[in-house]
Amino acid sequence: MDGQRADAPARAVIVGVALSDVDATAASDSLDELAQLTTSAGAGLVGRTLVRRARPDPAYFIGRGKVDEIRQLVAENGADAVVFDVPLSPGQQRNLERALGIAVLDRTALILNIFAQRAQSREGKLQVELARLEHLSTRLVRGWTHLERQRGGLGKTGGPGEKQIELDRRQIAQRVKLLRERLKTLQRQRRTQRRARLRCDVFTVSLVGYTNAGKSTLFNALTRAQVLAADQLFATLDTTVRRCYLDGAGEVVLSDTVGFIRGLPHQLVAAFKSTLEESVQADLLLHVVDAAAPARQAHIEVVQRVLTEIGADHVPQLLVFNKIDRLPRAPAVERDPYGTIHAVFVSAATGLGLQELRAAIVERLMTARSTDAVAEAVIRTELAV
Ligand SMILES: Nc1nc2c(ncn2[C@@H]2O[C@H](COP(=O)(O)OP(=O)(O)OP(=O)(O)O)[C@@H](O)[C@H]2O)c(=O)[nH]1
Ligand SMILES: [Mg+2]
Repeated sequence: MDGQRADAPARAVIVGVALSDVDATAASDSLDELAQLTTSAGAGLVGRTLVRRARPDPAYFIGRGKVDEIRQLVAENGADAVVFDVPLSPGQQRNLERALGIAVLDRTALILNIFAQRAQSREGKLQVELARLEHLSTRLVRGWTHLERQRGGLGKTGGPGEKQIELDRRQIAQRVKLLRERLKTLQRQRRTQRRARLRCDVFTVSLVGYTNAGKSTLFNALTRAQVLAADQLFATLDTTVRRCYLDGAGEVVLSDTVGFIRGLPHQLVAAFKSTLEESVQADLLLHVVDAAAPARQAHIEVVQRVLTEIGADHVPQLLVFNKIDRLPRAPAVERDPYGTIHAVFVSAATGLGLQELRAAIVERLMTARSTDAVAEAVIRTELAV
């Protein structure tokens, strides 16, 4: 089975849905982002529409009338796929595919598709394949069997029968087991490397943030590395680790990693746990934010949620507002009531504010070391008593 196939649509129509309990601007922002995701997947964007609805329709998510409008949009623009910005149930996806006569994807499927195209390292490829198979298996279990049985009853041919689905499901389960075992081996190797670093007592800093915030650009600026930085979503999938020298603190280890996004498939988060472990184990997270993005507050919240999901919400954070070259003006740093720097304003592209960022990292490192020293002293005193 080829879990890595990345059959990206060539010409796509995108559809957003503004439900009455969701703010219409949020739905429109999200659709803009879906447009970026679509082009990042290598597809051309040939049409877009934002549908308003009180609540999802069980069969099509949107109304029949809208389905007809979209079919027209598809025909006019010669589209070969429709991408929905909302999570479709397997049944809704199948119904829409039948009604529209072309491939229908949702945000989750599109993100999985991009990840499959981008995965480079062995670990990255295994993780993406695992996520795709787990996504597929939920579709086979919940929706397909029922639908296929119905279709068989109607006497139509084509499509897998119940036996085939059972077989596919068993094959998927076997492959998932194998992938998990392979990933576990790689995870052990990664842990050994990390333990070696910890033994050297090196302070580790991990870059996290929304996709396209400028993490890789900042990583390159701080370490003079050559990680790919590009104006596309999910340019980075693999974690890169580099040492970098900071005046007044010596060497620290910096890692750049995959970005987050709203609606990140939970299968992906689970599959990328080992890659993301670098962040969970870090001494400090640099939470990079695109300060010029209108939705930056929403981005921060999404990142916090994913950090909680991967168990990294306990790691101290420093907010790094990036791309300030695009803002009319910005402060250099922001301090909390205790005087600790909690946000730094930089431009990874021009180098503005990087000196302040380095100083803020050193400040955090010193605090961490003195806290460690105090803790150690307390333990010693307790032992002596
Ligand atoms: N104007 C401006 N653009 C920047 C700055 N930093 C990064 N960029 C641009 O923002 C885009 C994304 O940068 P990346 O460094 O690839 O972002 P990332 O956070 O690593 O993104 P993913 O790996 O896709 O999650 C690129 O086009 C960069 O050139 C900045 O300080 N100012
Ligand atoms: Mg990157």
